[in-house]
Amino acid sequence: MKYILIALIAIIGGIIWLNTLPGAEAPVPVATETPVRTEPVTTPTAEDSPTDSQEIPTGNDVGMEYPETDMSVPTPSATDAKVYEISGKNFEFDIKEIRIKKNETVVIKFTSTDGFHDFVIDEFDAQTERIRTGDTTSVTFVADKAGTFEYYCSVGSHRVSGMTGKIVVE
Ligand SMILES: [Cu+2]
Repeated sequence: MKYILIALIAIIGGIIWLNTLPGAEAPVPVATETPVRTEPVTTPTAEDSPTDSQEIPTGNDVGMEYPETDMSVPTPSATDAKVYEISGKNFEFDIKEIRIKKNETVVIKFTSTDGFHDFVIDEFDAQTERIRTGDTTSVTFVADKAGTFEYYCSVGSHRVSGMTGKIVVE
């Protein structure tokens, strides 16, 4: 009988001893409250988006017009045209004389290598825009008159200063 009592005491004592150990791990639950606050911060930005989406559908009508304008402008004259590349500086053109056939379509591709210039022929109503150093522009005309004509720069006194050349139409 004594052995049974000793065994029971040992078992009961062991159970009591085991119950005391996990008690140290218990005090954890403090951490659960903090992560809840992140959700309400993101909500107020949602009202900005609907105004932008209303402007997009109107763009469909404008897009229809592009193919028509691109097709009509450059193709007819470009095939027969003779292209001349001329550059200008203070105060002369690098090419002083151009010879072409009557009724020829001429493209003058004009570059300013130094200064503010243009390229003008009064008799053919040909005039480029005025461009600065390093820029290139062009003008297209039909040489429908035979003869010798002057081309020049119309900026300031450049023409008088010698910024001229001649175009001979035969
Ligand atoms: Cu000039």
